[in-house]
Amino acid sequence: MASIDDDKKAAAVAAVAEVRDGMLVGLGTGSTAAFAIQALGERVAEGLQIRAVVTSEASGKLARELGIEILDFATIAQVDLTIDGADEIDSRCFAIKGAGGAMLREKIVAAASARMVVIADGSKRVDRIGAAKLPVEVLPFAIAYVMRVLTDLGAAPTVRDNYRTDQGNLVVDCHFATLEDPRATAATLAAIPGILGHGLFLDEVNAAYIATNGVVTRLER
Ligand code: ABF
Repeated sequence: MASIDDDKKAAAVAAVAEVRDGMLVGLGTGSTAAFAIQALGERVAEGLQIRAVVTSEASGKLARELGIEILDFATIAQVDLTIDGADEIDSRCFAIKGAGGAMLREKIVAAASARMVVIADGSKRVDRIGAAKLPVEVLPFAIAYVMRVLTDLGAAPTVRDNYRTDQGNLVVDCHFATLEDPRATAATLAAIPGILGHGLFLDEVNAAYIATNGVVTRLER
C-alpha cells in the first residue's frame, strides 16, 4: 500500500509531466509542492529548459538548490503553468489553500497563470470544500478590527500563533459553520479592509491530480 508521501509524490510527478521546454513554471508551497519541485529539478538535471517563479521563500530555496532558474515574480506578467498543493479540493476544482500560510502569493501566481493544477494525496479530496480552516492574511495594523468583523460573520477566527507570512503579515484561521456559497464568502472576505487575501480558490484551478493508494486521478475543470 502506498504511503501518503508516495501519493503526494505520484500526484506531483503526474503534474510535472505537463511541463514542456520553454515554459515559465509557477512553483507552489508545502510538502506536496516540494515533491513537484524535486521532480522538476530532476527533469532540469536531465536537460529540460524551463524557468520558474515561486510562491514562498522556502520553495525558492529548494528550487535553487536543485538548479532551477528562479525569476523575480515582480517582473513577470504571465506564467504558463503553476503546480501547487491544497488543503481541500472538490469535484468543481474549488480549493481551500493556505494551511502553509502562502495563499496570498499562491493566489497571485495562480491568477497570472494560463493553467494552474493542484496536486494532492487522496485525504484532500472532498465532496464540497468547507471543513478545512479557511486562512486569511491580515495587515497587522488592522488585526483588532478584522477579528471583530470576522467574529460578527460567525467565522470563529483565531490568529495563527507565532506566525508571520513572507510579507510580514498575520494569518487568521477561520471556520464558517457552512460554506454553501463559497463565492459569496470570497466576496465578503475580499471586501473587508485589512484582509489582504484568503485561501478560497474558486476560479484559479484548472485541474487537479489526486493520488490515492498509488493511483492518480485527474480532475479537469
Ligand atoms: C500550500 O501548502 C497551501 O496552499 C496548502 O495550504 C498547503 C498544502 O500543504 P501540504 O502539501 O504540505 O499538505 O499548497
